[in-house]
Amino acid sequence: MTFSREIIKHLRNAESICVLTGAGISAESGVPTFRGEEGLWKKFRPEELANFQAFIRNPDLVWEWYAYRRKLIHEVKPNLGHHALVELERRVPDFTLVTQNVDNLHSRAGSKNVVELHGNIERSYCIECRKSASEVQIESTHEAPRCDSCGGLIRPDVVWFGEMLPVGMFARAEAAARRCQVFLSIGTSSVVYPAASLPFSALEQGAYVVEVNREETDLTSRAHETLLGNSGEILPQLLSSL
Ligand code: BV8
Ligand code: ZN
Repeated sequence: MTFSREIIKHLRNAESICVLTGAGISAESGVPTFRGEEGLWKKFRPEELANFQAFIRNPDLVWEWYAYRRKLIHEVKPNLGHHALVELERRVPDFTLVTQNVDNLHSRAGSKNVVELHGNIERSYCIECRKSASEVQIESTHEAPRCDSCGGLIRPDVVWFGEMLPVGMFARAEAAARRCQVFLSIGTSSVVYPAASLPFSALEQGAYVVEVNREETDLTSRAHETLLGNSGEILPQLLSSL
């Protein structure tokens, strides 16, 4: 793939870069996305699973869905797209990687400054006393474990629809979007807020905004450039062009 002189110039000169990733960056690792053809939402509906009411109504069903996803994530590894972002972080003085993903693959790849907007599937906690669950408790697959201190239900440490993002996380992401010279939006359908507002914050302050996606999204008409294709192929090529 050849890249515009613009994108090469902006990336070479940037002192500060902010990256937003979504499920698409993990697709080539074998992790299903949410809204694609083979998406997780095809089999399950978000309102049935990724919200607190669904969990209270049927804790074992929701727990089992996360246990399935956790098991799947343990069987995959970061792909060349994740590794390209680790390399980019090494080259830029101020680099922030904001992810909507809960699959821990950026950290496993070696990214350092990762802002997990929607939590992390490897962590769980008690809904009553908020005590973190132990590895052993998280191992349970078919039913939501109970807290060994108070007997409360244990839930995955992820942000469900209608829930506030972890305190301070969005502020860190927003600050990075507001000070960066280049903003990369990678593998996200740009429909979930407030994450999807970040590239617009970057645009407002004059950042060069580049989208990497297999298809067009709501951001495409506003981004300076959209690179259509697989992030696992595009990102390594982009890094080697710098
Ligand atoms: C909030 C949990 C304040 C963990 C997720 C009514 C009531 C309450 C809230 C709302 C409401 N209406 C709207 C809202 C706000 C709501 C929202 O945005 N809803 C949307 C759907 C309209 N947001 C919230 O509720 C947020 N909280 O607003 O709090 C508040 C509080 C109370 C009341 C009001 C407001 C919380 C949002 C977080 C929800 N949690 N996940 C989990 O189970 O994973 S969302 C879920 O979607 C994931 O976290 C995921 O990260 C996120 C976004 O999806 P994407 O990552 O973009 O993935 P998707 O499959 O959609 O797209 C993949 C893309 O990759 C595609 O474009 C595809 O083309 C591309 N792709 C595929 N393969 C590749 C590729 N690209 C490149 N290369 C490839 N190989
Ligand atoms: Zn408890």
